[in-house]
Amino acid sequence: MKITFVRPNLYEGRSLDAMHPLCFAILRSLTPPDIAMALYDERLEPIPLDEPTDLVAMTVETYTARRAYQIATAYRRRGVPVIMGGYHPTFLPNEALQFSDAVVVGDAEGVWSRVIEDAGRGQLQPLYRQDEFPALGGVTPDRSIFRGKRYAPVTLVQYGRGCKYNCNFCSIRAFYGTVLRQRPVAEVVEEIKRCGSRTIFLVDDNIFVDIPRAVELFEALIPLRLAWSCQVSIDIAHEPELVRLMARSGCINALIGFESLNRDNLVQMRKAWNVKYHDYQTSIEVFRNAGIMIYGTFVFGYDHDTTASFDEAVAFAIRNKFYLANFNPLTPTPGADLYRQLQEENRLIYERWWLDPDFRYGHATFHPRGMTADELTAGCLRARLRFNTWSSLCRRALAPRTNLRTPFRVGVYLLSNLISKREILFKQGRQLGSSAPLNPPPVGVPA
Ligand code: B12
Ligand code: SF4
Repeated sequence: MKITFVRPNLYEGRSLDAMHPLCFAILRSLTPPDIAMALYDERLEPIPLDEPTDLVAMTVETYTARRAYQIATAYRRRGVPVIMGGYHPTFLPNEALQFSDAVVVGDAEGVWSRVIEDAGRGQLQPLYRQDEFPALGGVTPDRSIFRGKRYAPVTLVQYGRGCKYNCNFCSIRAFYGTVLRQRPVAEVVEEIKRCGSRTIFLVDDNIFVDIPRAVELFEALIPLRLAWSCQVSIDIAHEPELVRLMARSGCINALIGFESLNRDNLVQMRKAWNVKYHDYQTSIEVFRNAGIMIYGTFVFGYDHDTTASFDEAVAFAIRNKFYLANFNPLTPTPGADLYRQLQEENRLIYERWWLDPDFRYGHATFHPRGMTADELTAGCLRARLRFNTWSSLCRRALAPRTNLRTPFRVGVYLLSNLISKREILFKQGRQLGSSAPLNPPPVGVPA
């Protein structure tokens, strides 16, 4: 038996920012070695639809759903069964089943061996799900599946799953529930040692969901002399000792969701800790003093945003010499409370933007209150372009404690900014998937 793993892109064609799709390293390690496996990642290479295979296993996010369904249809026309997993099929299994033979809801661990047995007998079931969130541990991602592929030079490692917060636009709570799980620290350390890379991205949605466990991990990382990145919530800046420990253990940059400079917006998105620590300046200073570069993210379209909000956020990000920043239109994804709310308020522009042939990447998907949808689209693009001008890049570089700290940091700063600058123009305004219609056309309304 041969399984072909497929990672679709947002659209037909390549991207510059492709990192390892970690889920396939996990699936590979859960698959018996006598089963042949191949991986095709459309961000790096075309998908060879004619190559013989017995099962196609795809990972699908909301932004890649349209493209995934098109690729799946091409395989199924040749009689190859397709199974889908990941965020989007977990939230909308019935939609995914219109384009695939089977769907895995939630984590792969605990159900993948059953999928393989059933596929081997030609008896795939439509739905595989585990209703519990089993403890993490005992699975070491097998990265040999990425051999020979030109991914970004950073190794993705997951310590834990889930977030203790529940921002109304975010998919994480809907996917992982309220359960917070971490792998044993020794396993993570062993995995990092074995992968041979010292540049690590800890992909946890919030590395500080459990402070004692985070401290345990950071202390174990100190001897490895890594350069690592992560995502954190801003409340952690009020424990400067912890931030210094992060830095000592090798953290060079942290993605922080600032989201908005407006308090009322933060209340609306349920980001209570950003409201509590609304003095962003003090928090930023804590990271800067520790030598950690900040990747700030902002979202626009909440009720208290106006057309002036974009320039304010860009000025704030440049003034604080953020290493990178993102300025996105608020986008309702299935599974997030925001989607249901906007649907009830009749404010969605598309019933399902992720499948709609008229939707374009970077465009507004709903009618905001403080501006028009077109102003939201244009404001986000303008903010991204302004943040990524050459003069902004030079001004932000002048941060000796963070962006200019070492020659390695300068390299990371320049490379990341150049890739980000190129990707903005490359992605903006593109149709998701290819221009071919979805066949069969999807029926029904998402739950
Ligand atoms: C790292 C990351 C990135 C990296 C890229 C990662 C990469 N591999 O190239 C960067 C920063 C570039 C990025 C970009 C974006 N990202 Co991102 N990203 C993540 C993050 C933080 C970690 C991903 C990861 O490695 N997870 C660890 C693996 C092991 O988990 P997993 O993929 O879920 O897989 C498990 C299960 O889902 C399941 N599974 C998954 N696939 C399959 C397939 C099969 C067949 C089976 C059986 C099981 C299975 O098994 C795995 C093990 O249990 C996630 C959040 C998260 N916690 O996952 C967001 C996340 C996936 N990203 C998200 C988004 C929205 C984006 C962007 C679209 C943002 C934007 N507006 O541009 C872009 C574009 C992404 C794209 N499709 O090209 C959303 C997706 C939400 C959704 N509803 O789809 C997430 C969930 C973040 C969030 N908080 O909402 N991202
Ligand atoms: S803190 Fe981040 S991961 Fe957690 S719910 Fe909010 S946006 Fe999602």
